[in-house]
Amino acid sequence: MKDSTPQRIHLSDYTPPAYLVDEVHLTFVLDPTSTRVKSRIAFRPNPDAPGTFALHGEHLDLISASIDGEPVDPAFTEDGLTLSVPEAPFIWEAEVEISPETNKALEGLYLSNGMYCTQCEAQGFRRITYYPDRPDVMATFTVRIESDLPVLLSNGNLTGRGDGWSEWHDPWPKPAYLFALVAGDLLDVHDTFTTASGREVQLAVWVRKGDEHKCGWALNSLKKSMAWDEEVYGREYDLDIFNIVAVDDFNMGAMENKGLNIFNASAVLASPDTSTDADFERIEAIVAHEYFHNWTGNRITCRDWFQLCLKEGLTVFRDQQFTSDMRSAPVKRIEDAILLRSRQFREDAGPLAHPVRPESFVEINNFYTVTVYEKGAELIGMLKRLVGDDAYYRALDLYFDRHDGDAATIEDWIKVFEDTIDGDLSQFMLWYSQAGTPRLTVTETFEDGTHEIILEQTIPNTPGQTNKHPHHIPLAFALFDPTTGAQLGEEVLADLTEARTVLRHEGLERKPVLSLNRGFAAPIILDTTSLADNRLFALANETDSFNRWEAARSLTRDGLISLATGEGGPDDPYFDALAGLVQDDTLDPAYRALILGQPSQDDIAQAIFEAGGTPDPLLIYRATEALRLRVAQRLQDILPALYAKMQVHGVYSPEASDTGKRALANRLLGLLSRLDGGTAAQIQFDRADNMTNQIAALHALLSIDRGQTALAAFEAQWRDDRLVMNKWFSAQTGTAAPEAAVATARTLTEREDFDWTNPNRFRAVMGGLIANSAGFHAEDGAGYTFLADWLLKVDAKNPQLAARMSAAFETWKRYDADRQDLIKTQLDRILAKDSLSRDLTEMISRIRN
Ligand code: 0A1
Ligand code: ZN
Repeated sequence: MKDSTPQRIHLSDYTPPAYLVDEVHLTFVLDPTSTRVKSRIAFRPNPDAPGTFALHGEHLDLISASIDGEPVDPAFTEDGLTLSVPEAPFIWEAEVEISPETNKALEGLYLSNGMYCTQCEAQGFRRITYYPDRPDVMATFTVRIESDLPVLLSNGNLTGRGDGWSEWHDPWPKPAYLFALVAGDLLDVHDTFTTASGREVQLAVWVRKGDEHKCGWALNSLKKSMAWDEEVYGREYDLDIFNIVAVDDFNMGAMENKGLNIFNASAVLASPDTSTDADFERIEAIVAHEYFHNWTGNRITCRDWFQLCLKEGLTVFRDQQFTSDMRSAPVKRIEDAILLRSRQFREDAGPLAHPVRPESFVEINNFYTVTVYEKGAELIGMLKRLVGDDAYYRALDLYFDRHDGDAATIEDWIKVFEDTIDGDLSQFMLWYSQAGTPRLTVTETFEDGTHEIILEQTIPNTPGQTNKHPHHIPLAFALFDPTTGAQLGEEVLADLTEARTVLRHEGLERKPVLSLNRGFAAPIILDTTSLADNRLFALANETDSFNRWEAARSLTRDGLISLATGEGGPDDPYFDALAGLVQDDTLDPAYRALILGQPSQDDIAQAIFEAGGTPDPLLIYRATEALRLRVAQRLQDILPALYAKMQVHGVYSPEASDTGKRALANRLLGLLSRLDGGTAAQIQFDRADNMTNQIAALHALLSIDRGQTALAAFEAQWRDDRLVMNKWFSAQTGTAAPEAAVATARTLTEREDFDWTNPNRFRAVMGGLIANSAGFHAEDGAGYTFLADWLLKVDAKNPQLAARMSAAFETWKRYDADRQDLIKTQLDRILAKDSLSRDLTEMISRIRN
């Protein structure tokens, strides 16, 4: 609960641990409200960093404690305990009592639907027992679990099992945040994987009874990930067992605990009739992500939580590479860019902006952000571009060789690249310390056959940071002949290191057409206002698939802005080009679906704000509807046939090719329903034999307010499936008309099956409402009050969940004075609550500033 003076922790204050741990022995006697945890820990003073002995501990009842067998009486501190200890190795033993059943924060040991599970990252282990809960203290763990439940799991290898107990030993030293325990009435679906060096690994996905048929995809994704990491990074798995467990109540997607990954059920369970194509892709990526952490995160971990991007940026980059290899690389790049721009650029432009490696925090859980994860991954991508593929993989080999078993830093990471290329990357390091999205303004001149590209780089001020130094930006570009449309020469990689760079090309007959930041290789905002006329040319001639999509995206965005600000919207050539692209059978259907997509309403609001305007959410909503209708009308003649052509027949497959066809078909269905009043959508809904088509049809119907019958049918069919019902909840708040959105959300939260202690359910309703921009930002402020009420309620039980959802307010300064006042009132109301968590206090204070 709220600290009177919440302590701020600074990277610059880092000191090594005063005591190191060699071995940890834990015994759990499980009970819903009085679980006993006995610990036996071998400590020794750190010769390099003498200091006082202190252990972290929260929400623990200390029953007994001893040192070398002698009872001791420690002094309790704000975050644990301290006492004087021998200046030589000693054994600490303690017994504590904890209550998993009442733990709704979902940190530490908790009960979810009758199943015990743990979440220890970042600082949950201190809710299990007294311990130096920091990632640079690494030890081997031996765990005994006593319980009547049939399945008792922990990290590492199983060393013994009997009636009512099991014992585990993890031979790999690890920080406490990677500890895990699971106990429940579970079933497993299993398989084996033989590593390159011949080790046979037992793989299992553990679920509650009734979910066994939904495990195959995750298991298969795991095997693909294991093979991929051997092939691409030369990394093998290092234990005899790899377990994945599906948990209903989980704050995040999943967790990479050593040998025992714990997953949000939504990130592991898949079947064609209950999961969409997007779910399948997400599950494949998350399974891979957690598996890849075994090397980037577990074998090499982080020295402290400021280095979080060391494991997260790199692991996201690796899972992005994996998905590109499993599916379509161009489509994946576009999907990642969409996410980065709409979420990370927004974060970087607002009050929550922070560097990829933050310099201070109050609550580390507030820094599991798109900046640390997604921008962190972009930095790895840029590094790879800068040094080249060959040097990248050599640097990675060096990283694994040099730092295996270490708790490392970003400096260590950059150093392996410097040593590999024998160069200086100190300017590149600025990407880790400077927040804010760099903006690159492009102008050009052409005279006497000489073409000049003038690139000016600025980085905006962000909270606590002004006057930034230019970044080292790898900018891929190419030139095109304006008359033939052909690319002139190869793509070139320019190394931008100055605030202003001029790229000169001589001996040209005509002024060329520019293609910049190809592949979106640098996470920057390119101000190409002066090049706006190139976009139709790019749609026809671009050789870079990202930039071709980008041209369509940029035209669509400007069209929406134009409509939302009372102008006429796009003109014929735009619609003609779009029509041509959608029908172009040489293009992957998934890519065509992306071309037809619109930026979100929130993206448009941000764009209007950045251009100096004040976004009106309702006008933006109407613009998106109007443009959809106009696109539908322009494509009228081809829609039914193309929709029919994209139908997939036969057995459902979640692989890229069928997924792409369904993506395009469902995009077309959304347009069709604007013309036929929902006839095609209703037919698709009635006949759907997979969730992708069923939910797409439901969305199409709801979007034109013809969804009530389908909604009732959907509920009748799926009321017993929690994960599917989340889709039903979010579909309603997400598609409700602006004036009905808050009322819809309120009605849903009054239902008996709205269990808000389940993070997935809470996010389904609230996330849907927030994504429904015009509904959330309703002029009377009802959306703001509604969210604030819920944040206060949720915060009392699950601070992490409330804190993450509160980021919906981060954009408040974009809006008109009335809306700003309404939001400020809610922010102040939240801050005034006297028992607010540290998590929510930090978030709302930062947003309010
Ligand atoms: N390390 C996990 C994500 C994760 C982070 C924090 C958690 O609880 C506060 C839970 C999971 C990952 O990157 O997948
Ligand atoms: Zn991760």
